[in-house]
Amino acid sequence: TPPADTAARERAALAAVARTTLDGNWEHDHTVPSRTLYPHQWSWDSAFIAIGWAHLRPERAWAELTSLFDAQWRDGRVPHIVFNPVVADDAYFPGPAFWATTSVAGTPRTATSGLVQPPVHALAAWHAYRRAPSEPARAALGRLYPRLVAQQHYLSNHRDVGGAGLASIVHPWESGLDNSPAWDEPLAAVPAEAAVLRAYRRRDIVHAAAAHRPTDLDYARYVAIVTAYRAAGYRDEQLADRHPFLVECPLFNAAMGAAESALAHIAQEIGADPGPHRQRAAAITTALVDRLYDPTTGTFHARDLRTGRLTPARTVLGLTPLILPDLPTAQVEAILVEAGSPRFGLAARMTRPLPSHDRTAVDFEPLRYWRGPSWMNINWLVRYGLLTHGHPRLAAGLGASMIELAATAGCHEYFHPDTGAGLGSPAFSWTAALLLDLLA
Ligand code: 9YW
Repeated sequence: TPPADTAARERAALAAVARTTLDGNWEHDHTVPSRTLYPHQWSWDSAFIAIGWAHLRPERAWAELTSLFDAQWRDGRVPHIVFNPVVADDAYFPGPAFWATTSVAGTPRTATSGLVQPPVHALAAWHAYRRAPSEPARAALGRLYPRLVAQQHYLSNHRDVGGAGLASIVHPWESGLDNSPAWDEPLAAVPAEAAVLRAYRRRDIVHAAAAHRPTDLDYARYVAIVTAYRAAGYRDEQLADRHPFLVECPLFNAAMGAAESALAHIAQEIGADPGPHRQRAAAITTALVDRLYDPTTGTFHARDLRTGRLTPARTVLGLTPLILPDLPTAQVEAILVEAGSPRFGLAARMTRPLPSHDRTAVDFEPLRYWRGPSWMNINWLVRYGLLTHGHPRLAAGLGASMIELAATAGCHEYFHPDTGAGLGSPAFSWTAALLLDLLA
């Protein structure tokens, strides 16, 4: 057989694995990230997952996003977890009883968490629509539009704690990169001595190796921060005076800016005014460069609002502002230098996708979750940014390394950044979804 046929057959086989994975995780109106570890609906997972469904069954892409936004709070926040009421409370920690959101005013009847995740939904909705445009898809996009606008409104009006036009995250879980070294400094300042903060059973380490997950001390602090936010009724007034964790994250804010650019496209498509979205995209990009770019390191960092300082870690978060179409050339070039350095290894021919943390750092941990392993969603975003800024050869190199990884290890949650071995859940939805997008 000619090599071209073999390659085509391998791609088809891989797409079939991805399809089976997504199908197996579909749950009436949403897709669970993983049957074992994450048996509910997660916010930014659903955005990435919708991109995959657009290739297979577009109606599910819109059901996925719609069911998530059905749980939007009255203030516009889109909760990071929407709990499936038929799943037992202790199937995941922290479950619905811990969050206790249903007694809070302005929340949906369904139990949710009180936190948010990176707002990648408008970008995903626009991407999914372009992959499979149709009249029903346009109608679904039109119904989502005001909800996506309300999500942005929440972030820019309730979460601009620093007052400079960026949103703050109030918990490491809101970044989506829970135990990234970017949070080590601000997290170390969170008191976690109280015995009550250890009085729970983690469920994650029943399904995944403890050495591949955040530590018990991390979890005690995660619980402490939620406890503080919950005690204040998940309100955002006066956060600066009382909340133990307040950080401006480069990815979260890049997503918020890219959302405005995507909303401009969506607005145009459905006959609304794109102008205000374009202006807000430009303003967020300017604020991101002013606040989070460090000219001495040449990369983006997180800003800890408690100390006012940028946190020193050079993580993959620093590369993600590339998804902003208005990012100035100087910062695009700086990101290319950082990404192409031995810290991350981006090249037109590369063996492994980008790790989640600087490979040369002393605290690089190739097995531990967001402290080293490679993740498909972050690599997909950086690849998207490379295409946005006209670097198709680098995007192709990165894409090929991502496909190769899944071809060897399967649709795992994350991967060893050197050996490529699969880690965490073996049937993970966003890995499958984004793989389908790469293979299309
Ligand atoms: C947890 C579901 C979520 C992702 C996050 C990831 C993890 C939850 O799983 O958080 O219990 O640790 O860090 O990005 O959305 O896949």
